[in-house]
Amino acid sequence: MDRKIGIDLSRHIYEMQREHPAATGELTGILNQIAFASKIVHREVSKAGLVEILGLTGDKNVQGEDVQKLDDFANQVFLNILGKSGHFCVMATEEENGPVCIPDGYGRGHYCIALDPLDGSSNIDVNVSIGSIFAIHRKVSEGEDGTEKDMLQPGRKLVAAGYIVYGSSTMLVLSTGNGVHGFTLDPSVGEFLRSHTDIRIPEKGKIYSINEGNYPYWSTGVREYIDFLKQKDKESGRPYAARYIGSMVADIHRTLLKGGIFMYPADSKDPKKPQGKLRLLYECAPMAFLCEQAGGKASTGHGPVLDVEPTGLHQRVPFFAGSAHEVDRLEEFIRKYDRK
Ligand code: P6P
Repeated sequence: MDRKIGIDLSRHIYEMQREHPAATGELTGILNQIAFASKIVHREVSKAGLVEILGLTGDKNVQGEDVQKLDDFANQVFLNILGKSGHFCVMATEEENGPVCIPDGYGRGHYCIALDPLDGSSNIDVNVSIGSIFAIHRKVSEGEDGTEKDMLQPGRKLVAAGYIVYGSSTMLVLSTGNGVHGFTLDPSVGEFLRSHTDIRIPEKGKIYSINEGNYPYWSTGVREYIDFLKQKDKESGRPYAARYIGSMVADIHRTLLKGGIFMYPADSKDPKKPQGKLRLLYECAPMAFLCEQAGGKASTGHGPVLDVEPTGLHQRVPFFAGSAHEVDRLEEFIRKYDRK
């Protein structure tokens, strides 16, 4: 009968808790609230072309990037629902300069959350998959209200992380530290039903994913690695296939399922972003957590992303993630060609 009905998010987490009694019921509440918020975003994203919600707000966010109307909508939805859930003591999102306090009159919980409410928003108007990314830590500061200290924890301490990809179907992919599992939204019942149990990244993959337009700005090691992947060598399956969607959630989703390597290196293109474009707290750390939980790796080029001690809410890091064999080889090229 399970196959007929399907296993929803709550049932899945309950099953996880039976195997890991240390997990509190609070995580169930948190993930259900994230799922609820994502259903609201899904509703707007899926009809974006039909209502006046496409395009720009005319504002710029803390990154200096144009804010899309859907960016702003998703940011408000997640902050409103999660801020009033009673589970969090403080929040941070790509769209907000500093930590976001819990509204007066609402309970403070034992967790904090970093969010990219709508990643890949530059693709919204061309109907390419976009996503929401979340990273959940336990509160570590004293007192009832959370602080920036709660947000600035290394990814190695994450309690849970995941993303929602709004694509041909809407999927929630998450880990609570016991493997990676995928849930597909069934709009007919309005529930996320488990569709991918224990996702494992293939040890090797013949796909590389990077914005090659930045080639002139990369380090020698990264250029040598990309050149290597493009050489003809039948035995090792080279040249690899190039796939780049330009939406991190979509590129990581493919990498989790098909293997290979996704990269956003440091580059010399923009002096304001010497460490590349992707943000540590709400893009790289949660995606690194998922990749490691799925048997893959995620590196800054010099070591695990999960071991980076954050110094700022919007700090950027170079990011290389996917099949363990590919990430190891990338690091070898950087050790060989790039002087520290
Ligand atoms: P580029 C989307 O704007 C984003 O933050 C990620 O989702 C994506 O991986 C990256 O930027 C794409 O950046 O410079 O290749 O367009």
